[in-house]
Amino acid sequence: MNCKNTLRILAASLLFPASLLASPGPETEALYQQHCASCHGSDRLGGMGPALLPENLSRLKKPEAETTIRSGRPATQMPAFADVLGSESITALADYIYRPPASPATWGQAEIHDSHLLPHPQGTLPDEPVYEADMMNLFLVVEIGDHHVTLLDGDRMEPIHRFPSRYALHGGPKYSPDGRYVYFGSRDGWITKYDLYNLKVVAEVRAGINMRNIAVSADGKYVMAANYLPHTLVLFEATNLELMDIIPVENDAGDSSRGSAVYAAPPRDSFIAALKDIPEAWEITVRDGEASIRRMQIDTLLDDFFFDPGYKHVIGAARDGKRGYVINLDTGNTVAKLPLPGMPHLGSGITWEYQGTRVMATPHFRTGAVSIIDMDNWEVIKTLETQGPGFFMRSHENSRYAWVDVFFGPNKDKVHVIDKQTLKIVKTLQPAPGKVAAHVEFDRYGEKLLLSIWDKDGAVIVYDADTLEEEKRIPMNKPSGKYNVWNKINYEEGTSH
Ligand code: DHE
Repeated sequence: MNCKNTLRILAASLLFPASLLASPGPETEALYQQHCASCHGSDRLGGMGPALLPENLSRLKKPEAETTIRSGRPATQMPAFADVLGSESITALADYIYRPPASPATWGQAEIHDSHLLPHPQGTLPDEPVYEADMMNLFLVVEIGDHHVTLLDGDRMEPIHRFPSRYALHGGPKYSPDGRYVYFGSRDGWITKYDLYNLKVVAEVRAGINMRNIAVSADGKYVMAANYLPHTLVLFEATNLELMDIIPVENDAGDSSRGSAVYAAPPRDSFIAALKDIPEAWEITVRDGEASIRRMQIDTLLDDFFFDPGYKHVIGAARDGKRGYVINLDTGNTVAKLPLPGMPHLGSGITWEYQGTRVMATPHFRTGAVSIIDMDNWEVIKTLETQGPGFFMRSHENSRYAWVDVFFGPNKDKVHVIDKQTLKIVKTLQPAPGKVAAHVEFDRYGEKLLLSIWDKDGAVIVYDADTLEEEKRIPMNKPSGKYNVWNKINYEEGTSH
């Protein structure tokens, strides 16, 4: 690590925001240390169990936390405390973990180094798969119900292996360019590198306390993580996940920001980062182990990025939830502002050829609509009405259909199928009444697809992509995203990158 990197890392350690300090009763603190610290860490930064800090708990309501303490979490190491602790103690503990810690938490060079695990350094495991399958047509299915991942043979549509993941994986796992390794990111900051040939975790490191996502560079040499907490982007070499650099996320004036997400931009040989709290987008290039940042100033806060196929433009959602900004990545200039009311979910956008032009489509978080945009002139050419706000959209170059869910509201169990040439909904499915049906991924050929039923008693459903007929259900525990190796490493136009 060079001197510049070391200075950055020191700066990042100091950067961590000092929160308003809470002073919980010493009894509650003692209860925490007695019952919780062994798994969640004496500093609440996590251990075998997840971190218990307000930022990490933002997705869990306090009454749900109380229920978890009282009843435990099935299929995890979290026991039930109802027989050990009284109701008041449980409430006090739940209260305690939603308060900022007494001393501000840090996650810098020392903590990252200490977290590094290397059970199988690169080159120490055989270079042949231990099973037979088309390695390009594998799927990984993330099961968030009990924090597992299933490896699925995409030819036979049969599970090959199921293994435990870190707590709360989020965002798409990223494959190495040859598809042999996959990198998972957890909300708690863990990056896990997994060898799909040998079915083993080969390296792990914790990049932050509250992480957003990870990206792998096009050449497969680097992994970058974006953190909410601390305000950093963290760069690792991809072979063994050794720390290379910690980049504080701050503007020239020294105002710091949460890192919102980081994306690989293959044709540019760079990473692009979205920042939560400062109106800039960053392009980060790594040369000879050194990261350099190009800052693009924008006149609003931009989040949730989508890229055109050539990575010449990034489209980001303005925080006001009404507009999409198109930024030319070469000049850094804003070239269009699209009317996209109802908070588009651009990260889930897809593109295809329509009447000789390339269009992109995005669902919206707050309105029942899919917007379809001409990417030549950046005009919205159609707003398709759906039965409620959606989360994920998917297709494949070889399929005439695009799929979009109705993730929110009373129709959350429905999925629309859109004809990409007529721009009309041609079928609405309701595969498991009452249960969210969302997130599709096609096989490498675009002939079959998988749809998740997001329930503890859930499934992935295999459909014929052409006839739209269901072929089978594979039971799973709240399956969320699914990721096909070929589609991902080839940046297929109908899937997320
Ligand atoms: Fe995600 C991807 C942000 C809530 C499931 N989500 C992403 C990505 C970002 C993001 C930036 C792209 C990262 C990548 O793949 O590298 N998600 C956000 C949010 O800001 C939001 C709205 C609030 C939050 O708390 O983070 C959010 N996301 C959720 C959920 O509630 C979901 C449904 C359940 C969960 O696991 O938390 C969810 N997000 C997903 C999934 C992907 C994802 C399955 C990957 C989609 C893909 O196909 O690539």
